[in-house]
Amino acid sequence: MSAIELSVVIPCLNEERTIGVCVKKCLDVFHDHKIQGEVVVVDNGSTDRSAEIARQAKARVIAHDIRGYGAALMRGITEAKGNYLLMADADNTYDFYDIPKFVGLLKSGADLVMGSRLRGKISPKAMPWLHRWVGTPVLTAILNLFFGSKISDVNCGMRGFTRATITRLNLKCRGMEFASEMVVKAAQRRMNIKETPINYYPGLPGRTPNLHTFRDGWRHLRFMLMMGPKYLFMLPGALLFVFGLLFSGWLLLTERAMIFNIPLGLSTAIFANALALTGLQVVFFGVYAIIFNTSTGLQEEDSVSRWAKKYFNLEAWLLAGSVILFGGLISGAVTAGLLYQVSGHMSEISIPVTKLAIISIFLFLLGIQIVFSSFYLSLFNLNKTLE
Ligand SMILES: Nc1nc2c(ncn2[C@@H]2O[C@H](COP(=O)(O)OP(=O)(O)OP(=O)(O)O)[C@@H](O)[C@H]2O)c(=O)[nH]1
Ligand SMILES: [Mg+2]
Repeated sequence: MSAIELSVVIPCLNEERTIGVCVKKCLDVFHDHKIQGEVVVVDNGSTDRSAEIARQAKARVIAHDIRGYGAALMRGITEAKGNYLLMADADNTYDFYDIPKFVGLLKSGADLVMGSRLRGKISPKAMPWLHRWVGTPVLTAILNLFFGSKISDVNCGMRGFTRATITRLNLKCRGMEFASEMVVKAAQRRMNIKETPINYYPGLPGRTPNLHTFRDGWRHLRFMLMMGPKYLFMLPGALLFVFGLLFSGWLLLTERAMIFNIPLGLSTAIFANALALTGLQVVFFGVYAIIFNTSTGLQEEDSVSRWAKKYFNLEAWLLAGSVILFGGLISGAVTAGLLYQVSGHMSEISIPVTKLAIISIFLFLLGIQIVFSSFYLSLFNLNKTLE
């Protein structure tokens, strides 16, 4: 067991005006609460006196060249010696006197303790209106909905966790998606996530914010969308596919299809087929995302990735796709022949021929989609082939 109980990791990029006081507050807390602690400042290529000031304040300073909030934090976490870890920013916007609350919850068995600015006190001007009332609550609601967590401030940068937690999470993001990655993965792994209200203060006047509201909000959202492919893409895609298929089948087989007394013509069947094809494309996208995520360590192996690795067989899928594709081509040729017979006489084009045309186009597109999607899936196994 390490003699150091708690490591406070502070990523720092040009924060010479505040880093000193942040380190001092941590050391005061260690002293007052008898915590065996260390402060690890990761200097992320600062061009000001941040590193020197942090060192003078008695922090352990680590220089890290790779830019990015996540990269800096991960380096600090790797170098830290404590069994409990706490991360917070160097701009003195979080209150380091809140540290004991985090340690208490970790000691009582939490895997991850999230600070919550929204449940605590946010000083005036500390958080732009758009972040306070739109960005953070919306991103938090999406996270809770997609991943079943129950937190109130996904973007909070003050968090505590155990060393076992961070090892298990195997975090990969170098940018500020790191913050979302940590909560998403902890929720996916059903970890014990606790929350504690904290106070949030404004940065010093004149500080250039690193955060860009729309660009960075979108980056977090994009990341969350990519992390839940099974429920976000595969399930809705499969529902769309089945619905489109059944709807179009019903329209094609029924003489005079009606819903709520509205007669539905064959053009509706074309829309229904388009829905089915869109659904299938979304299912394939979900499978790509899962395989990509598991191969890069963003996601643990799940039933889909295991199935794909074990049973996906390019040749079988190519054969199935080709059979469907040629079925479409042949019925398309028959349709063309039938149409040729009545060429020039639009009024003689019968409903069965139109139905055949719709089915041919659908089969052709379905076959094409299966063939190319299977090829694309097989690309993920290319590394194995090249070895
Ligand atoms: N954004 C960013 N922050 C870094 C980087 N390296 C270290 N940091 C530090 O990470 C912490 C968080 O950055 P902040 O700019 O405070 O991010 P924020 O709190 O989300 O946003 P604002 O305070 O509103 O700008 C600060 O202590 C930065 O100095 C980096 O490459 N990018
Ligand atoms: Mg900040």
